[in-house]
Amino acid sequence: MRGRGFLAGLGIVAVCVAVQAAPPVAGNDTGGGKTITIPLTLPSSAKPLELVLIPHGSFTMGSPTSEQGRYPDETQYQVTISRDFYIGKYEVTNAQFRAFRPNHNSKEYNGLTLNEDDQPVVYVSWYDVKAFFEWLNTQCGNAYPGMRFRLPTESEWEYACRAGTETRRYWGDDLNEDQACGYANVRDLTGKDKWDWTSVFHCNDGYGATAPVGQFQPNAFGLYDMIGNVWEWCNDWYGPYPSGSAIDPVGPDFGENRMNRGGSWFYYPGYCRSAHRNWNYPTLSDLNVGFRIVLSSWTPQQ
Ligand SMILES: [Ca+2]
Ligand SMILES: [Ca+2]
Repeated sequence: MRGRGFLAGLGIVAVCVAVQAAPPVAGNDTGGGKTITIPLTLPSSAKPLELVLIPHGSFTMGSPTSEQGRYPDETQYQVTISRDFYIGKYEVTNAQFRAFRPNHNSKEYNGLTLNEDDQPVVYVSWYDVKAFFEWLNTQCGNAYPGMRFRLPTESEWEYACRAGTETRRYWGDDLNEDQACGYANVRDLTGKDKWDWTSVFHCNDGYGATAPVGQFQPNAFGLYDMIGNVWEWCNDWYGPYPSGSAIDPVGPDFGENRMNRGGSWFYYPGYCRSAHRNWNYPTLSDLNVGFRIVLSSWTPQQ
């Protein structure tokens, strides 16, 4: 039964079914690639909630003025991510979100379901996501002393997406926009054939709407679907980047819109770039916006 563990027969609901060793203290030099699985109770066939350890480091955030398709708000600056953190290997799936809200429905698009267990959850506002994290910290936080589950900051998201690359996408510049289909579920010829979409990637990824997570090649950190499939909510309010450099930037103190990153199966190729910035009212609940989990030793102000 979804959402109930082995203690259910005793009348106790256990969402996290096992205690496991705490991850290493963030900020030490553990290197990347270590994965942990959050012991969430899920349907047996559903993908587990796995996180990948991302090592701290520095990178250039934003895009060079020469980048094809860039927007002016992608001003480059130097960012240091000072502490290691864990981030979801995949976008959060419908099954994982339904451990929190059993009746959540990600609906459909033109007759194609968006609601299968391993498809990324959509129709979740930033506030829905915040409520999910409050629940997850209550249910599973004790297994990870000193750490909290939360959304990535925008800088953590781009650092994780780039995985050391400086190109438009983590698979390269892809200037002709015909290479994406091995790496991401994007707006592609599948949608052009079905619905006469214009402005598509010139390749066929096989999915007209969301794909089950993890169907394409990962980036160098072992993260899947950072670009494409669904946009991913970040914690930050939208605003201009600072100039110069910053350590663990968290975005403006106030704002109207929260960040979305990575483009989606529905949006134009130019939006599927590591540096592209999109934003929405935090109340937006939409067919192509989902999210990814971070587990970290610090929490930005919300
Ligand atoms: Ca597609
Ligand atoms: Ca994505």
